[in-house]
Amino acid sequence: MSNIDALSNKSAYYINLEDQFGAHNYHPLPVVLERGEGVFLYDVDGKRYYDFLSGYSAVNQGHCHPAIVDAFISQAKKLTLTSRAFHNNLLGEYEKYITEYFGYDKVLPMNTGVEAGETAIKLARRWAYSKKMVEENKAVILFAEGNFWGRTLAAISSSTDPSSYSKFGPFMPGFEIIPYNNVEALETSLKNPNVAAFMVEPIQGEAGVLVPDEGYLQKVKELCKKYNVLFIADEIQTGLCRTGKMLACDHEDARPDILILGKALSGGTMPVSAVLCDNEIMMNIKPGEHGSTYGGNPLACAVAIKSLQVLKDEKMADNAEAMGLLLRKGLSEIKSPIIKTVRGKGLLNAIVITHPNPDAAWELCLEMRNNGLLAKPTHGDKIRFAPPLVITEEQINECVKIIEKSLTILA
Ligand code: IF1
Repeated sequence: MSNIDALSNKSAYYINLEDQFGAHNYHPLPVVLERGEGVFLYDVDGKRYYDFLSGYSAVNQGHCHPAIVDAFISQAKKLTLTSRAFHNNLLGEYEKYITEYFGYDKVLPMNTGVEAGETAIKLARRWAYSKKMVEENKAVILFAEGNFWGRTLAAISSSTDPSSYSKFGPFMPGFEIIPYNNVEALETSLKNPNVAAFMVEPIQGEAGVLVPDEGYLQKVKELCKKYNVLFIADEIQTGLCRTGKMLACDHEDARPDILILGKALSGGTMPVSAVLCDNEIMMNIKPGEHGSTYGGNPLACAVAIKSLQVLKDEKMADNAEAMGLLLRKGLSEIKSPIIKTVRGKGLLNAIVITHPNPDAAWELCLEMRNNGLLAKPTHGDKIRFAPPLVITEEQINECVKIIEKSLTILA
């Protein structure tokens, strides 16, 4: 029986529309959602699900957080976009708020995460030519194996995942790949005087929630300083309380030279991203040399301020830390030979499953859907468990039971 056959007519109707009129660039779990509130999603038939993906960490504050939605609606009725051709009364307020919030001199506002990644790389290359005196067009950016920072041609040029880059060439020059979580390999590469930056996720999300060794990030910071290379932290998925601290880098003494944020910066309401760094790096880009139509629009500014406020007001990092420990403890106590590994930090977690059926992770996700919990496999045998950071102890315990019950489908 196809997945669609098991669905209601209403759900099948919507899926068929997407199938007929939309690009087939995704393979979604067969469920059709129409409402979200906090940790819950509701499908077109009114069935309730725990959301264990959180829009890939874009909905850290919970679906349709009332304060964020109110800020959105209020600003949307006043002014949504001026373009940067003119000033407005929100951009400066937002820039002051977010730079003081994270402790940087300046912010460059963008929209999607990948645009922020591209912006960070342009800032690093410009700094290399203007300050480190690297020969023009010779700057090198280092990336870690298994990295993921988006779908643009530059982003896939640094990818080691064929499903991201194959048959999209030719690729961006000046990118080099080193092993993740390997300080010796990093130091060897940093000795090249043309290296401008090392761009790295503090925890690799798409690779399957790969948590590096304790001390790795601090060592990255130290080695980049030693070799006059910029440490760019891609906190688009790990940032904003997801791993139990405001930033994943905050678990160590590892302040990035360039900090990239996105996703939950808007609480899942609209694309908002940001690149933060100090003047020595930011002020090398002059007027007219970089930008975006929607970058820093008043609506995004209003929503981002509120999204950041909510994270602190509701102590979401502390809850993520506590609920993450509870979730990993509960998962580890499930007596199932199918769960090979449980890993993560805060509420960015994943299980690695082992089973003769290559589709086991997908089948398990379908069964969890049937039992009221939505999650998605990543790279075959890993399933990410990343609920909104507002989840409670009682809800975590209920979800562990749902996962345990669902595993019987693979017994
Ligand atoms: C898809 C993955 C996650 C990101 C990090 C930058 C970006 C992302 C660490 C770019 C985006 C999204 C993209 C989305 C699914 C999701 C994803 F599965 F693709 F890899 F989260 F792991 N840095 N990740 O995770 O941000 O431009 O998308 O706003 O493309 O399917 P974006």
